[in-house]
Amino acid sequence: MIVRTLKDDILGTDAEVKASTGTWTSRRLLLSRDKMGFSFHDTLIHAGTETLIHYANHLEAVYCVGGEGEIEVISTGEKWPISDGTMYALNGNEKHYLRATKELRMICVFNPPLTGREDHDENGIYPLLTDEEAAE
Ligand code: 9YT
Repeated sequence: MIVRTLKDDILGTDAEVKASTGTWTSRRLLLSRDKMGFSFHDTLIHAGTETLIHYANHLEAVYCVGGEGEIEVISTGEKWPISDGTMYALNGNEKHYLRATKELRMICVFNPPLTGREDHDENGIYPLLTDEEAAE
């Protein structure tokens, strides 16, 4: 069994990842090496930011537990407001903008799991890495 706390096990460690864009901070509670088949994150999307995201190699489900913002799917222009209790699942690898008006706290699950330090490239994509490749 795995038991971790944000305060004691994640904050200030390698599992706390700040985006190079400065728009989000991801606290990664479960990663590929934990062998759960998914990774599990508690992410902050900082107030007043817009992030371009395209999980071309991953499926992601997101559950908002605080804050306010919106998601916009780029191909269709569809927008949905996000607040405490909103869930979205990117089951079609949708390229999107994520905007926060008040800091969003989002619980995220990735399949396949992230290995650790992934950050978006200029197109909003995370690479598909094995633990071995991530360690190189
Ligand atoms: C909700 C979302 O996509 N936030 C960006 C960061 C990402 N979820 C992560 O790596 O935790």
